[in-house]
Amino acid sequence: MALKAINPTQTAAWQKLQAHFELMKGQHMQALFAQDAERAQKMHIEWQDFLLDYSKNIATEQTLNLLQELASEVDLKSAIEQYFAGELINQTENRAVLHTALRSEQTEPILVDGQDIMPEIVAVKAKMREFAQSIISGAHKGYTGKAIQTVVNIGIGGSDLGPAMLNEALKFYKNHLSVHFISNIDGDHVLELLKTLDPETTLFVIVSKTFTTQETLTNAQTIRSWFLQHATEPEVAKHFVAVSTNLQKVQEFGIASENIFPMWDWVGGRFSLWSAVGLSICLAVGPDHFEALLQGANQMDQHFKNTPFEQNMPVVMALLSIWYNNFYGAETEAMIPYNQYLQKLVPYLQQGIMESNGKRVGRDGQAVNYQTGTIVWGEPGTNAQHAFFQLIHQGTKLIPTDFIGFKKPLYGNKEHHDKLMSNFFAQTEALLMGRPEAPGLSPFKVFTGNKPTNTLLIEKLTPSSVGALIALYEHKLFVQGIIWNIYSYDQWGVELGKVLANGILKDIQTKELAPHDASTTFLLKKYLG
Ligand code: G6Q
Repeated sequence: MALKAINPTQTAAWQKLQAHFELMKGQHMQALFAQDAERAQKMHIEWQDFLLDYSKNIATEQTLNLLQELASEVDLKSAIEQYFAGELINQTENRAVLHTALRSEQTEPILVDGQDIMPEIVAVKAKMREFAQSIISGAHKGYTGKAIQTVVNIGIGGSDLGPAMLNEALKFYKNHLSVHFISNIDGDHVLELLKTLDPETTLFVIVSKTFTTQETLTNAQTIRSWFLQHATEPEVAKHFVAVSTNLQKVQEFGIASENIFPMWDWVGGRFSLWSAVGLSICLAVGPDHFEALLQGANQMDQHFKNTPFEQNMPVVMALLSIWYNNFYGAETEAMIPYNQYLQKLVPYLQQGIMESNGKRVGRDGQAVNYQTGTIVWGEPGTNAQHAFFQLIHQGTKLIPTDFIGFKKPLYGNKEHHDKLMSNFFAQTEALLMGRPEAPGLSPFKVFTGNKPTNTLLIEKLTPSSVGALIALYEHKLFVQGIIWNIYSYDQWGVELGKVLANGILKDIQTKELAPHDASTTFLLKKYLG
């Protein structure tokens, strides 16, 4: 069954929210806290080792009730069921969206086109485990009989960002293998890395769902040629493996079928780190930690699927985001992990969130008449405090911000951690309370406060909590896409530039320019000298 197409602005809840917004827009959170001493007790969710405090939002119980009414009116509940059941909710590509199946522990079948996909998932996981063990233990030897020391992931977008993010996030849990990522078609990027590599001890993992991506194939060819300057053709098998849905193209590239890790159409690139796309992570942290990552995500899936909206973390976070985006007119949202291991979390989530919900046409095929797609950005704290926080505190824009922190440091350095976390708490307090005007206080030192934040306080950074954290944001964006009545799982917006680049490459190679707009023609002439 197709997802329902309901324009959210046509719902009764939306009208009520609009009226409610008129009452709320002049409200200061300080007054809301003053009115209700129990506010933090009421406006938080505890789930496993996660705590979400959303009391520092310009929202009351009534705001939340109306937002939940909106979720019910657009039939979020059925949409969640369709998502997990493998219905073709990526309708514009005629595909299911089943990254959740990759981490599912259920024994009942999950059907795609009438076929149970669970046995294939189990088989690929077993293959990943076996391969990872042979590389980590040194049983797998390179062409001169040495064990593998270095892994290079060659992929881009969804075939790069997730593994690259996790390679940082789970650094504490890593083994001896060093892992690198080649994504950009910028040859300088590739050649800089090649300078440091030893072909005898390096494994290359080519990751491309389609195996047609210009960047990945060009980089893989360059690296293969470099490898063949040192070794022979039959030795490629010991050093190159691939992850793809396109088995034929991988074989044409020269990778033997036993070195291919399959993936499937029902996994979107930006949600694929849970599949064999995560092979470099499975290698870096070992299969047990990789499994724990999947289990953490699966637990968040269960929470999302089975918890009433008012206690449901992804739903509450999505609804608050809609409140600011669609009623307050907030242009962006920030996300600040107080954790250096999560330095790549935001760029990773930017793809998931902005590629998924950056859509202007509703599920009814009509241009929408409201804002979709939040712009998300951020950097780890406390670094961010010394960079752009000024604008969040004293700028003219409303920037709802998620603060993500952990109760325990991994190496147990209490002095550092207490300082880190005191900043974490101080910032949300400052954003809430501000510093009011006072006699003798320079106007430049006044902070209005009333800047909304969510605080996510997690026990400890582990593979499992990182898995749950990523799944939380995956489901948040799903909820928002459902409410905005858009298709979150296609990405037609990245196609046009790719097509034009192919034409321009031909122009550059032949030095004969096809017709372009005047600016592009001018620039190409300058480039060609
Ligand atoms: C993600 C996108 C995109 C994709 C890359 C790489 O959802 O579809 O980022 O992952 O374009 O594609 P391949 O894996 O097919 O090379």
